[in-house]
Amino acid sequence: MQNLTKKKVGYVALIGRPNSGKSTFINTLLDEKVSIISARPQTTQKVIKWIYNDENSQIIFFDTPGINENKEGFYEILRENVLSSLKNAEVIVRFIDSSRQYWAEEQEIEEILQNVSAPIIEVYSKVDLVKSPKTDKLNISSQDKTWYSELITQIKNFLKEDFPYYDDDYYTDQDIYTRITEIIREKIFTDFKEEVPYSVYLEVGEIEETPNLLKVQVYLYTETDSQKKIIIWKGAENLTKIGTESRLELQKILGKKIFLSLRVKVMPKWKRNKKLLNKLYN
Ligand SMILES: Nc1nc2c(ncn2[C@@H]2O[C@H](COP(=O)(O)OP(=O)(O)OP(=O)(O)O)[C@@H](O)[C@H]2O)c(=O)[nH]1
Ligand SMILES: [Mg+2]
Repeated sequence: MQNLTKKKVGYVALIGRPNSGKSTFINTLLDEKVSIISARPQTTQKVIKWIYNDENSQIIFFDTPGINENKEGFYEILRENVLSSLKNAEVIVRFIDSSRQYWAEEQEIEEILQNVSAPIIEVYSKVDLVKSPKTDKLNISSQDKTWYSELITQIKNFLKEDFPYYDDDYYTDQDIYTRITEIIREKIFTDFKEEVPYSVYLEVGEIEETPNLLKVQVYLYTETDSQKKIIIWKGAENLTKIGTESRLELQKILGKKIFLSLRVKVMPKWKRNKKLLNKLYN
C-alpha cells in the first residue's frame, strides 16, 4: 500500500572492494534474499536496487559490483554502472573490510570518491572477524543486526523529508527472470573454482507459467568447451546439482513450483563482445 505520510526518503549507493560484504548487508537488513552472495570476489555483476522501509524512512539502496583495478572489457562496464549509481545517490556508504589488509582496490575507490559530491559514510564490515575492532569507527557485522542501527540513523540524517517513492511491499527492481538467473549464478559461484564462474552468463529462454507452476528454460553460456564440460560434468552431475539447488531456493522465494531446465552452450569471447555486454549489464 502507498504510504501517504512523509518520511526520510532517498537513494543510497553502497561501494566497496569485491567481497567486502555489501550484498550480505542488504540481505541481512532486509531479511530477504535479494542480492546473491558468495565467498568469491565479484559476485555481484549488476547494480541492483532494493528498498528498505521502516516507520520513518524509505531508503533505496544500490548494491553495486565490487570495484577492482581491472578496467577492461567486462570490468569497464561494471565500473561505469557503479559510477552512474554514485551520481544518482544522495548518500554513499563505503564498505571497508576489516578482516582484510588495505589493498590497491581501496586506493581505486578513494580516487573514484574524490569526484563525488554526495556525503560519504565509511563502515568497517565483518567486525565479528576482528579481535580488537577500532572503537572510533562505524563497525558492522552481518552476525548481529543491531550493528546496523547506527548506520541507518546516520543515513537518515542526510535524507530529505518526502512522500515515499514506492509502495511498502515493493522491495526490489529485479524482475522474476533476473532473480532466477541470479540464483543460478550464485550456485555456480559457490560450486566452482578458478575462472569458471566468471566465464558464464545466463539467459532465460522459453517460459510457461500457470498459477501453480513456472517452467523455465535457462541457457548457460561459457567461453570455452572445457568450461562447458566442467559445468556439466560426468553424467551431468554438476549441472544437476546446480539445477536442484537453484530450483529449491527459487521455489521458496517465488512461492510456487518450478520446473527448471538448464542447457549449456559455448559462446567464445563473449566477454569482449561489447554489444552483448551492453545488453547484459546495462
Ligand atoms: N563473518 C562475516 N562474514 C561476512 C560478513 N559479511 C559478509 N560476509 C561474507 O563475506 C563474503 C562476501 O560477501 P558478499 O556480500 O558477497 O560481498 P560483496 O561486497 O557483495 O562482494 P561483490 O559482490 O563481489 O562485490 C561472503 O562469504 C559472506 O558470507 C560479516 O559481517 N561477517
Ligand atoms: Mg555483492
